[in-house]
Amino acid sequence: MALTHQTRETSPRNNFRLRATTALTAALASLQLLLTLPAGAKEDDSIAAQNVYIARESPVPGIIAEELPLDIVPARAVETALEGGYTGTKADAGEDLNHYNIVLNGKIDIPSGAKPSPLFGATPFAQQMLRYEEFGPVPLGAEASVLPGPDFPSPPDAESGPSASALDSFLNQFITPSLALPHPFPTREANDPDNGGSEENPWKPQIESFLGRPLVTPPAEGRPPGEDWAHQRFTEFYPEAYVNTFQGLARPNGGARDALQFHQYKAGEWAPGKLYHNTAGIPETAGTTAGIPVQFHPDFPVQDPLALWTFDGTFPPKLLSVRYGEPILMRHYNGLPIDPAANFGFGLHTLSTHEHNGHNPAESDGFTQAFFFPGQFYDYRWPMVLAGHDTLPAGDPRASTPTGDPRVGASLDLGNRYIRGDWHETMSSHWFHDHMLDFTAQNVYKGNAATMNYYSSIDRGNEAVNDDVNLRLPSGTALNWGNRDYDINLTVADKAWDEDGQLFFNIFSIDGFLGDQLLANWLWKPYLDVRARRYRFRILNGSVSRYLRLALVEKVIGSGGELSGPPGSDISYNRVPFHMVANDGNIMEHAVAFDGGSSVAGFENRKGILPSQAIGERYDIVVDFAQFAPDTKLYMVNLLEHRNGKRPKQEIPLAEVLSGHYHERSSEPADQPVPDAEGYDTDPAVSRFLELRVHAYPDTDQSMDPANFVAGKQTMIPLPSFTQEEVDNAIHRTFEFGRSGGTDEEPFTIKISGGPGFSADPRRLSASTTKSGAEIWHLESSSGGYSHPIHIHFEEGQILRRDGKAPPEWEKWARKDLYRLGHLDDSGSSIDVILRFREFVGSFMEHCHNTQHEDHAMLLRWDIENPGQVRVMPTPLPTWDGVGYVPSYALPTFRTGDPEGDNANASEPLNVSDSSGLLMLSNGTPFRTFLAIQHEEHATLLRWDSENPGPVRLPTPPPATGDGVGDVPSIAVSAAPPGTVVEAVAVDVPEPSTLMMLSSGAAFLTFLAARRRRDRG
Ligand SMILES: [Cu+2]
Repeated sequence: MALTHQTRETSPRNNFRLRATTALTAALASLQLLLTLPAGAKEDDSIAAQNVYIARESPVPGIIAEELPLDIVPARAVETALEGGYTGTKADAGEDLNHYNIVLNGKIDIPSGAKPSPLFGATPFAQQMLRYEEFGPVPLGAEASVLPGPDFPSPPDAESGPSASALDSFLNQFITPSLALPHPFPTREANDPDNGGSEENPWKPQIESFLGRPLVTPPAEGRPPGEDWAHQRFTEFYPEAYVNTFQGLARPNGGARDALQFHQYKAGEWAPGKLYHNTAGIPETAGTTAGIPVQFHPDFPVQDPLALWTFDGTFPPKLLSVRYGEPILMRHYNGLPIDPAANFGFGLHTLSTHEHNGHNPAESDGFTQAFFFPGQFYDYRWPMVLAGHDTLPAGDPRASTPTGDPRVGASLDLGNRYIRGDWHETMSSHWFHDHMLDFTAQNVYKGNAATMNYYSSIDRGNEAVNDDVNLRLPSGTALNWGNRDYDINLTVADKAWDEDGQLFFNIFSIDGFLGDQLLANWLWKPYLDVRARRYRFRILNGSVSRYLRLALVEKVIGSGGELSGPPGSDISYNRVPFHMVANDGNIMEHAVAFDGGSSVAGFENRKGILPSQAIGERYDIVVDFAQFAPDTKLYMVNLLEHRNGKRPKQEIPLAEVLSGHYHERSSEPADQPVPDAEGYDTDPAVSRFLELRVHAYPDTDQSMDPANFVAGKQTMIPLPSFTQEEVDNAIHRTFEFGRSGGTDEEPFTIKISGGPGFSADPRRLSASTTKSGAEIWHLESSSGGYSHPIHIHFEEGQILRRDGKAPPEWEKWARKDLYRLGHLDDSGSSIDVILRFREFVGSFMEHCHNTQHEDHAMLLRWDIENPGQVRVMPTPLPTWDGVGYVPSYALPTFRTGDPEGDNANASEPLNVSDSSGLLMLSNGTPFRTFLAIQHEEHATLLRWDSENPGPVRLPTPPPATGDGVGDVPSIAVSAAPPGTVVEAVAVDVPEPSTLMMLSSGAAFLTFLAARRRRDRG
């Protein structure tokens, strides 16, 4: 806390001016000290020796390099989120009293360390599946029109949330009129009263009462303040659309968003009398979501307000429909209890929202330590641009977006508007979810997950538009774009509940948490009505630790099907083929038929069975129900068995699941095992979980036939290409996911470029890319007993090879953001991925998406920097009083990647020069200020370019340091032309551990050490 207060009492720029000289001198001194330490030391001697602190001018006064302790400890800021007493976490939960000890009995540890979930006599496939409810963006009005509106309603006490009626009326001000005039109006920099903002956290009195101390101007917005976390290119990508929501305690839906649905329950299959008009299949929910409780099944108890925290606090789960070229601002309020212990045993009340895997600037990416507190909001601004925006002008008809109004009743407009960027980078099926440091698993499990459909002219959600650009994926035709009649968002996730039916999570299950019941869109074994036509399913694995393999089968009355049902049941099943059309939200180059018809690279496209789907992976499939008579029933079935949360165990043959043979000790229904007093023998989530009921389709299916887009036929979205030169020049980085150096509490670690295993620390910068280059990242696994699905934020990658081999067809044609390391035939121990970074900068993450592994430290920070950037982004440190910053520290390899020789094609730094002379700009101006850290025999110089300043702010005037402080060797650099971006320059200097400092009126430089392999040449 003191840190934050300290940052508030001084003026950044004046302070810097006064202190610059001494600061830099002192920084040099401490760096020199630091650099003398590792001389001759072994690589792994200490973490401190592995870190080279990068001198930087901090935007925060008082926190500069000289004050960094050499043995800097991780600064994980969760403590600030737990202020106030009991925490509801392991810290004060005592022993793991929930542990059911079933592991010792040789049974399956599902649910993880807990008793089986009671089913209250409920019948499977008797409740209607909820379709996702749209947030419904509205146009953002003009700031000049804003009248001060009601504040975010406050709670009566620290243990509860605002009243349902107050929340609904708060939402309603952004629904009618259908133009949003949020108050306070969104700003480029965070709305922080200490930093030019106007508004305080409206819950201040309640928070002060709970904490027992006054708050120091607590900001209304939880986004870190100032320039570093300002919305990048805010004017250029100014938000046109607006959504207001809050994370709230479970409550009945008030129907506040009925009028915001594009269809408004009036069009297509959403119209009265049609398939999806009634949201829950009961008389009260015709044309509305009002009255829908937060409940997994009508026979189960309604969830306690503290057991689930969802968007709006309601069911159905929420969907954000957006289109390219229309930047959107989502104001996310935190409506959770002030008391962190008011959490029903799991979940933390601070949030950071990650739009997985948007091409979004870092300040809107949900960085794990940029979290916000109850009562605050965080404005996430998603530009909705195609990657390649900065280099590819508009003009290709495939780089375009629908022009019409998507809402029902709008005039017919099926036009397209060309946009900048690479159409090969078009994305489709996204989701966003919490990314709170150490608490992602609990918070996502508890309800912080929403889906997001990106619409484009290629994937416009209107199957009738036949303009040679639209792929005409199954959707509907009633609205200009964004039809969802035949386009189903389907989230599959395992859950568990206690004997009272309330959602349960075992916070001690560090290896991974498994539920025993597999839910579809948060409901236990629902059914979904479908028409006899083609459908698209956007399937998301929303689990904490569970991998899936899903199959689709048709139920046959009698024994005529290819697979037998339970003995004596007079039921059999046929597998149902389908096509995968998108992988991780990216429409593939070719559709892949899962019909058993081909085998590529040793992988069979098995009929009716999807490959492994790890946590967070999305598979879009197209199924044609036209082949089935009305009243046919089909089922989605999970085949992948877990025995614990560490990794999936094995696939259970479909025949064994359907016949009931797998769940040997089951009673009816055959695929629902009945536990005995010691728990389950088999994995109860290996079962049918969704029934599909076919209805006649009276109209004409105008959607595309994916069979026309398989390999050898037409393409959908060809992969973005990389030139050989890009590949040859790519920086290589190696990330090894394992347990080396881990602790009991933080067992999972990541080794970067051959260094020691590190636990997550948001301050540690493991890698910095520039927003122009291609890089090849080598993902490796070294923990044999675990599987790790690795997620890289921001950029889609292409898998070059897995375990040295080409990936199977469904990954060969795909761009990915999740890479499965670990067990099973379609995972591996080594995956090479090529990526390209563009348009935005800032701090991003890479981590295991088994979110329990992630929360127990298998996460790292990497940054995108402006080319030539010298300064390292500081690390935000949020508190109830506002967000301060602490300096970051960087690994020696952070800008260079793997030491030379570690990987084939390791790139050499460019433009090596070792001639003598002073450092010069190419226009002849000598650099007169820079800080150089010379390490061993080699160094890499990165120059900040004055023509392309990006977010780097130089002190003005520059620090008046004397020339020649320290030992100045003779170095020359072949500089780039003025105004161009400067590349990394390798410099050979004669003396190791030399520090240099020169001064200039124009630039401030950092000369970075690049540790080179000692066995090099
Ligand atoms: Cu993992």
